[in-house]
Parts: sequence; C-alpha cells; structure tokens
Amino acid sequence: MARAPLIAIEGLDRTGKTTQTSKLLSHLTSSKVKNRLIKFPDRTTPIGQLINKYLTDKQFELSDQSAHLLFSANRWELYTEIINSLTKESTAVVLDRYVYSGVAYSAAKGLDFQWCLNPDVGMPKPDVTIFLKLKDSKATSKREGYGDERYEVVEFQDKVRFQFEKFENESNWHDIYVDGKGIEEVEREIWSVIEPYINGVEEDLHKF
Ligand code: DGP
Ligand code: NA
Ligand code: NA
Repeated sequence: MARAPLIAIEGLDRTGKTTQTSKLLSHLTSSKVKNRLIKFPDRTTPIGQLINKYLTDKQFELSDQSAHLLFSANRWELYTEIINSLTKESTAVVLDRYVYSGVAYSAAKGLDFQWCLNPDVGMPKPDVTIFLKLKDSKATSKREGYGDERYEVVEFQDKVRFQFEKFENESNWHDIYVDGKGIEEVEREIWSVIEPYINGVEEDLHKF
C-alpha cells in the first residue's frame, strides 16, 4: 500500500531552508497533498529547550558528544509522530534539517563520522533529500543576523559542508545550488524534484 513521502531539506546555515520549506508546503497544499512540517532541532520539547540554550548561549557548555546525543534524542522524540503521519495519516512530512545535519555538524567538530550516525540508526530515511548548496560559503555570512548562533562561523561552515558532501552519493540526494538565484528559481527547482513523489511511494520505509 502506498504511503506518504518523507522529504528532507538540508543545507548550511542561512541558505534559505526555512523560506524554501514553507514554499514547498504551499505547493503540497495546492496539490491537495496532506502535509506537515517538522523542524529540527524542535526547540519546543524539553530536550529542544536545552538545545536552544546551547545554540544561543555561548557561555553554556556541553561536551561535543553530549550535545550530539541531545540533537539525536530530539529526533527520536518525534519518531512515532513521523511514522504515524506517513502511514496512518497519509500525510507527507517535510523535515527542515534531519539526521544529515546531525552527523555533519558533529563530525565537523572532529567526532568520528560513524559514531555520529550510530544514535540515529533506526530512524526513517527520507525518500528524497534536497541539499541547498552554496559554491561560496562566505556569501551567506553577509545575511542579517549571521553569527548570532554558535555554529555561524565561516570556517566551521566549510567543515560542515565537507561532511555533508559525504552523503552526496546517497540515492535520495539532490543538490540544488542557491548562489545568485532568486527565491522563485530555487523554489521551482525544488518542486521539480519533489513532484514525482507527491502521490505517495510504494516502498516500505527505509531506515538509517
Ligand atoms: P536551525 O534552527 O536550522 O538554524 O539549526 C540550528 C543550528 O543547529 C544550526 O547551526 C545547525 C545546527 N544543527 C541542527 N541539527 C543539528 C544536529 O543534529 N547536531 C548538531 N551538532 N547541530 C545541529
Ligand atoms: Na541557523
Ligand atoms: Na533555518
């Protein structure tokens, strides 16, 4: 039986993920596809509140490993909701960041890549992942508010990008360059990738 698709939008900080995610939700709604957004980290849960403090308060220290496990735990908090949406509720789930961010940001600090993936093993794998990509990571640092949060440092973002690129050979992965493009052009490119999935996917859920 067909189920609804799991769609992830990934990218470095301030590449327009949140804008493009909301555009994508509108396209799904106009196409009469039931849909919901889940944004990671979900800062509203108890674990999410701790993550928010970690991201916004540079005096609040956690070891890299424990921060990593909190981000993963935050995804597991939503596990049942994601599965139920896709299956029982036939609702497409759009993820604004997911496991790929989880691995890339922590591996960029020097933690072992496979160690970083391990706590998310068992989470559902997206049917399709859009990676909003920059040719020049300095371009985004000019955006308003850049640098407000812990990871918004150009040198660190370059390391994160290097880790994200390790996923580029995944079969569900689609790079979309955003440099020099308008919001609408990127929006159209995303929709052309997503549209083939909107009427549901036949397969069982894949897991990490
Ligand atoms: P956002 O709310 O999308 O701007 O994400 C907040 C910041 O947290 C951003 O710099 C990316 C980072 N981030 C998101 N997910 C994870 C994760 O699972 N692990 C780590 N270490 N960082 C993450
Ligand atoms: Na951010
Ligand atoms: Na964002």
